[in-house]
Amino acid sequence: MVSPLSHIHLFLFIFITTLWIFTTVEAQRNVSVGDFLSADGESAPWQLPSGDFAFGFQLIPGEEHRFLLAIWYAKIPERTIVWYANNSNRDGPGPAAAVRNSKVELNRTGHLVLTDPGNNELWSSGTVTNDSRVSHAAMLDTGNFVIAGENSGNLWESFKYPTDTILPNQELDVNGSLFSTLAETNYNKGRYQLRFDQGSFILNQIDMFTKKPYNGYYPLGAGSRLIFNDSGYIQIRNSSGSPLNLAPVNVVPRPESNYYRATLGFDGVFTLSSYPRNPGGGGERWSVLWFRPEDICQTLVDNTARVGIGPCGYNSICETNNGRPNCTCPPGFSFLDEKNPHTGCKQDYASYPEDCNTDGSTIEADRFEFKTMSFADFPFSDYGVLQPATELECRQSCLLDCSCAVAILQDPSLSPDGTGTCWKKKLPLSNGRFNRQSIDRTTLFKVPKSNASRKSPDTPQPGDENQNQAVLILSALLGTSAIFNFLSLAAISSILFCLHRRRMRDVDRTVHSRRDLETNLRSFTYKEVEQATNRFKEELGRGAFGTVYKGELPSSYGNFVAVKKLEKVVQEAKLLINSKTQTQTGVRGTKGYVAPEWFRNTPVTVKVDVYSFGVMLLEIICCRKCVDFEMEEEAILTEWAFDCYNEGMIEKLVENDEEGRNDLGRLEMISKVAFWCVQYEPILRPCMRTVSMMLEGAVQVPSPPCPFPVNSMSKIIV
Ligand SMILES: *[C@@H]1O[C@H](CO)[C@@H](O)[C@H](O)[C@H]1NC(C)=O
Ligand SMILES: *[C@@H]1O[C@H](CO)[C@@H](O)[C@H](O)[C@H]1NC(C)=O
Ligand SMILES: *[C@@H]1O[C@H](CO)[C@@H](O)[C@H](O)[C@H]1NC(C)=O
Ligand SMILES: *[C@@H]1O[C@H](CO)[C@@H](O)[C@H](O)[C@H]1NC(C)=O
Ligand SMILES: *[C@@H]1O[C@H](CO)[C@@H](O)[C@H](O)[C@H]1NC(C)=O
Ligand SMILES: *[C@@H]1O[C@H](CO)[C@@H](O)[C@H](O)[C@H]1NC(C)=O
Ligand SMILES: *[C@@H]1O[C@H](CO)[C@@H](O)[C@H](O)[C@H]1NC(C)=O
Ligand SMILES: *[C@@H]1O[C@H](CO)[C@@H](O)[C@H](O)[C@H]1NC(C)=O
Ligand SMILES: CC(=O)N[C@H]1CO[C@H](CO)[C@@H](O)[C@@H]1O
Repeated sequence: MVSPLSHIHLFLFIFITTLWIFTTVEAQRNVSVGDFLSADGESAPWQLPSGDFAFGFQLIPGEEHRFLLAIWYAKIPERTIVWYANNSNRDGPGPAAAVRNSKVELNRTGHLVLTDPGNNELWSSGTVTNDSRVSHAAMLDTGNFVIAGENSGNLWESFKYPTDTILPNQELDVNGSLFSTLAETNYNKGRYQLRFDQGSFILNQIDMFTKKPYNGYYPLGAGSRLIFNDSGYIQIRNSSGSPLNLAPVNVVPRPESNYYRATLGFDGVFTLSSYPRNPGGGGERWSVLWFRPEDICQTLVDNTARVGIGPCGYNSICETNNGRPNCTCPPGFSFLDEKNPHTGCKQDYASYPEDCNTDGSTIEADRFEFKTMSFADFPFSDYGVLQPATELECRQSCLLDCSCAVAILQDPSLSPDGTGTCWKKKLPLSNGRFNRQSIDRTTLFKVPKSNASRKSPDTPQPGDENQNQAVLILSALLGTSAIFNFLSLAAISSILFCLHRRRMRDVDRTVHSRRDLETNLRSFTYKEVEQATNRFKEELGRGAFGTVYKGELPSSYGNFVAVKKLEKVVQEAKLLINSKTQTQTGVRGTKGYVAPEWFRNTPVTVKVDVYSFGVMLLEIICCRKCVDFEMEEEAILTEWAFDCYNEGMIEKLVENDEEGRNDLGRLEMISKVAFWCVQYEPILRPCMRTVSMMLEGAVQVPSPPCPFPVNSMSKIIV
């Protein structure tokens, strides 16, 4: 029996509790001007009472002190971020990563402003202020965070600035695009883009080197708006006509009982997935309803220019598995970065050109054997074809050819005309794929026999993990700090090398055939160089060995280059031939770039170019001249830079370059390449082919020894 009094008590209790809950959540419901959130790992995010989405700070996985300003699903245990604040730099959007105790505030003019503890602005919403004044901001249940104006319109919405995900009710117009992240939990801008291009929405891979999209792309459909509608359908529309329904296929979406999201994954796959709103017994996951492209290992390739590294990076094998690229390394190769298999593979055994005979044949060919892999192919980077060819002929030809890393064999019994074909490939290998159904070729990998005693100098060093993605940082570093970008450097070195080879050929008539540089850098014929420079028209500078001219490469390279024409040497870098031919001569050349052997009474070889390249690389990294006496103890760049490296203070090299400081791993890798190039002993300097492969990440960069003999260090150091 319950008394009326206890009824009243119960009623009061419920009333007060409800009021309490109501008032506490009421504060969160609308974000008012002056409200702020701190990045301290504790502040409750902004969200509706029992709302589906939350707006606030999320610790970046694997980091203790950096936060993303993000929107995520509030009710599901799996952390799923659908939006994050980013800043645009020349490489495109990247996260506005906030250190601990940064804060985000809605200010009086209606801007959401993210500031660090020192009150420096890290990010702000691009609010359209108009005349209308800000009313409040709110995290809506659609996943859209809005800043509302007094006159009912929204001054800003997160839906207008998508990152890698779109949600029901959201759409992309001709100016909209999605960018993938770099890795599952690395929110830097990645390698893929979904965007509007010439009447269609397309999926595109981005060249991390030039930052431009590759020509190869996957079309999603024609139209000018990509809409994820309220009912859970993704469709493409144009101004007239009926919409093109993309997804889902053969499934009726049920937004009342499921969450839906469409995300451009870090691996390049655009996926529609769902998650139950009311999880049953737990253990729920995002399930994939639809994805494009169907076979990413075979798409996004520019078949005309035959470029692109594919979804798995250089020297790797890509297998499409439930729509996602499964990246593996072929025999004799291992991942550049164990933690991120999509960045490519490096050869365990680096075959340096010094290992080749002068006629290009392999030294001690019996050191090598072949490992075979069926159903695998590398469609590009072949430089030689044998036809007809038996498997034995194919093996033999690759074995004896020093450039050959891999041979692809089309089995005679499988080919239409009954003859076998053998394609020889050199490093780096690109767009490798494996497919039991569609590939009928066999790949032969040339690897050193397991008992071979000759070892590459590339013994992995602890702390070398980050030397992957060489190309990425180089372009990042160079772009901010240099006149030339890497392509120019590559071109200079290719050209120098190429001119060198020409001279070599003129002298050494026994050289049978011309070979390209054995990397994806290309060498240029004299004619091409002549055209690029408009017949050596515009002079940039003059050195003791020749004149440097400005040139422009055809559009697929799209870059200016500096071309050094080695006039004097040809008429007289006394022909300086290959490492077997040496010359002794007096000192000439631009001070600071010249290799020490010019000053010593020792032979001068092709390695003087490598030295100069190394000095130039350091100049670009550090953004200063190689000799600058005003800098006192830092006067000699090579010595100062190596000291910094040696003392574990490599970041000093890029003190004024934020991008460089943010990626010390790759900075270190490139610096190490430079220190190898400026070795005092010419024999220790790698050749340009090795240099370019190291920069591309196709081979490892061992830790360099001190480049200078101890007693020759400059006397300026106090
Ligand atoms: C948020 O603020 C606006 C303007 O003051 C008001 O109209 C609206 O009702 C508020 N919303 C909630 C959920 O309190
Ligand atoms: C709000 O922040 C924006 C972006 O930083 C700034 O331009 C604006 O002046 C700020 N408004 C006020 C009242 O501080
Ligand atoms: C600017 O504000 C006025 C009302 O003050 C509104 O009618 C108009 O649509 C707004 N313009 C934009 C671009 O938001
Ligand atoms: C896209 O951007 C261009 C240039 O900023 C602008 O003129 C155009 O109106 C925009 N289109 C849409 C649909 O917003
Ligand atoms: C979304 O698209 C589907 C398929 O075209 C259509 O049946 C549905 O009515 C649309 N829903 C809304 C809210 O527009
Ligand atoms: C609109 O899209 C349809 C296909 O959905 C296409 O046939 C038509 O040509 C497009 N119209 C325009 C003006 O782009
Ligand atoms: C990827 O491929 C390797 C080798 O074929 C296989 O062992 C592995 O199970 C695959 N991984 C996935 C996730 O399919
Ligand atoms: C490696 O093994 C091969 C036979 O497989 C043999 O001919 C060769 O002499 C061996 N080399 C060394 C260095 O042991
Ligand atoms: C999601 C997002 O905020 N995207 C923005 C990234 O930064 C650039 C420039 O700041 C904006 O244009 C994007 O819309």
